[in-house]
Amino acid sequence: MTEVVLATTNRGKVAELQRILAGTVELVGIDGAYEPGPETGASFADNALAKAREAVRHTGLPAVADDSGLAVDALSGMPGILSARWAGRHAVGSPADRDRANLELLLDQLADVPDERRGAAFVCAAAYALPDGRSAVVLGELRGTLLRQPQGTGGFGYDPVLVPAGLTVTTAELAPADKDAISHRGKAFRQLAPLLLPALASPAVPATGSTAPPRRPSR
Ligand code: ITT
Repeated sequence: MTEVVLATTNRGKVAELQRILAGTVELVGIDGAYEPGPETGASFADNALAKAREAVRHTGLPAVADDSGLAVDALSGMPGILSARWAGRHAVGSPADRDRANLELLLDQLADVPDERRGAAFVCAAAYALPDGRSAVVLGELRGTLLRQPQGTGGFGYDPVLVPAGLTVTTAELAPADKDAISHRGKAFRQLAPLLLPALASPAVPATGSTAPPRRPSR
């Protein structure tokens, strides 16, 4: 199986992607190979592609990455691409501490929002990039409503407050495989895999104009 770098520092994502892509490629972590730069893109797709390309530059291997977050209707789609840093400098400590600070701030902001306007979606852009410059990015989404209090201990980030449409439990209360089956990340990476696998198996087609000119027959 081809080695593909999984360009993330988020352990929750590593666990999910190991499960979702199991058996298709051999995922290797970035494990200190480089320090990821700041996320400066204007969209989930921009950031996902930038993370995958950065991993290729540093490792020389094919890479996959995602950029994801929670888009809240009552906040016009925020925290969106700022989900991991929503509490800003107030979010210190371990990743779990930062997740909790982000979640508490969001619940405070939504305290007066009535139940019928607590819609939100987890969104994921999944990208691959190859050393020859080829890349692709796709989107996945999981819609639901937001609780007023965290519920459940599984998953990470905002999982304890999102109840997927049609369910009565949060994504933090779902078994890992059940979250994967409906999640934004599951949907995006199940779409990306059939694009990535043939790309890994086939050499790049040279762009028009970059092919060598036909040689004159030698005399
Ligand atoms: P990398 O950039 O290293 O991958 P990150 O945690 O900074 O790690 P993002 O920039 O994509 O990743 O931000 C994702 C944030 O969105 C994450 O920290 C959570 O707060 C939230 N999020 C994304 N997917 C989620 C999920 O499945 N469940 C709960 N929260 C999620």
